[in-house]
Amino acid sequence: MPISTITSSPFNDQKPGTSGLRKKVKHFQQAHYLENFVQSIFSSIGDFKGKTLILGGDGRFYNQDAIQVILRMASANGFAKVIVGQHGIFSTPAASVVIRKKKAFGGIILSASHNPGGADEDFGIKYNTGNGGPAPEKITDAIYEKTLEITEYDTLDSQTDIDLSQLASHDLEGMTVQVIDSVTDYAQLMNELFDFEAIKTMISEGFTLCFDAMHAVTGPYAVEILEKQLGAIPGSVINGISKEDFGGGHPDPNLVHAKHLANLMFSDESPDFGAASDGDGDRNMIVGNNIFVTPSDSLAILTANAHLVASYKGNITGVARSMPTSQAADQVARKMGLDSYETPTGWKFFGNLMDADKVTLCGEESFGTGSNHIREKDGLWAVLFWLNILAVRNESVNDIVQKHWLEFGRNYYSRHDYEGIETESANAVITGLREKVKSLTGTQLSSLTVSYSDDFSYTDPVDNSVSDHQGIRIGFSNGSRIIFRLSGTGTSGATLRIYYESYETETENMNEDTQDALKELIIISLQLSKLEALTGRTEATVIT
Ligand code: VG1
Ligand code: CO
Repeated sequence: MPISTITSSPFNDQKPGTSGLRKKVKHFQQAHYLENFVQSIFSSIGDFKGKTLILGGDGRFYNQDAIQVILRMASANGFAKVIVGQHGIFSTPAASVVIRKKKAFGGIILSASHNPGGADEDFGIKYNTGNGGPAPEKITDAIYEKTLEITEYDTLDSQTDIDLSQLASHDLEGMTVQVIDSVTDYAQLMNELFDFEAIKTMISEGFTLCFDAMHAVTGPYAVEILEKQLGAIPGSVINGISKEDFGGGHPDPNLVHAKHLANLMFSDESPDFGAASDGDGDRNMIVGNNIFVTPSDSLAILTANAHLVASYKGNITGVARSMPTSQAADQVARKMGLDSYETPTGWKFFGNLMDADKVTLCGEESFGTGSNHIREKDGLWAVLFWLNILAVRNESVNDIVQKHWLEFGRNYYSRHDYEGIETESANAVITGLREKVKSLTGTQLSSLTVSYSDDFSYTDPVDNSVSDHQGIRIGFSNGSRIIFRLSGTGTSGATLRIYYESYETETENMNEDTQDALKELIIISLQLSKLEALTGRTEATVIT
């Protein structure tokens, strides 16, 4: 057999976080490091002999090298076939589409999402199961356990690389490697879900848009769908050339990192609609002329308008949001008689609910929105959903948002991130709060009364698995909330996230500045957490 079993030693990294293993590229380039993790995946996912694996990534630095390593290991471990995106590219949602469509055993996605790319930046890897979604905790825990004890892995003797530049099939020591177009299957599904004719007509009648691909993976997807299929004028997609280092930027679609788009949308030259997506194409930011739509509001608005999109009309079973996401979607669910769910952060928790048909739409405050069409969040899908609604309603983004607030109330919302804190100080903040919330319920903080406070624990309604310590929640009797949690996706130090939300139903108070509207909550959070004393920080690093 042309297979080598290589001796390696376990790695003692901390547990992978919210979305798989994310580390600096240099960390991945250590001898046997990537191989150890891949073997740990293969040893934890059950019997895949004779089955198909989907493989691709967001095109960041090290993507192609990692793919060649994984192909050799997949062959040595007994996969019958691996389907790879051309040039090694799949956006995260496109990988989910292909896993489902090809009925694959699972898929490996190479991405560190919105984190910067390049030789000195971040790389990441995660495993998705046959439903197209991130592996559940029992699999990710098993993978982690394997990494602690691994001593060898299987790969091929030969070091030959597969040519990923052409659409073709290859034999790799008995395993088929099929290189497919990265965009086709995804674009076809979008065409089935949305009324492309209606959107095309709206665009041909003068509707203008700007989509910022941030030099990341969505460039080719957006050019194909928005410009070629829907007729947006060439140049509507900006920063559409994918680069290994994302042009040196943070491919994170928010008002801070997509500032030029934000500036454009608030200027006299604003198109009717603006949007951006992240490194791996699963996040979205929606902006109208003079209005930024918070991701939490976007989920609520899509839910309230889903009946305008034929493939969703009458098919919404329920809606789920991650715990720190604002309660705007809950307001819609209540009025429309839909079930609503509050899950921990991270897309994997939505998968069970969707597989059991309990929810159709779901979203996170971190610019993630999606539906049961796949099992990942989906940036371009959200953009197309908005365009479909705009084509049917024939109103501006601003009008749609304002009318939504009048009907359901407005949830002011903001997230303050404190990045690169020393891990010990960040832990001290959370530990302190964990103690405090035990006795906060019923107390008065400033002018507000605490109606509940806890360290969020989630029991999955489908398989009854329990996930503890998912963030500190403080709810007030007027509907306001403060949430504290530590990021699980960073690669240096700790990031503390504080989420603020207040609920407003008075029409005359609906157009305040967000930070002003949340001021009282911000002050309460800083006092309660002793943030400055414990971390030395006086200001958030990023406010979205
Ligand atoms: C962040 C977001 C979370 C999201 C995760 C993955 O996690 O807050 O909502 O699910 O990134 O997004 P954290 O643990 O850093 O807060 V992405 O676009 O990686 O796939
Ligand atoms: Co992402």
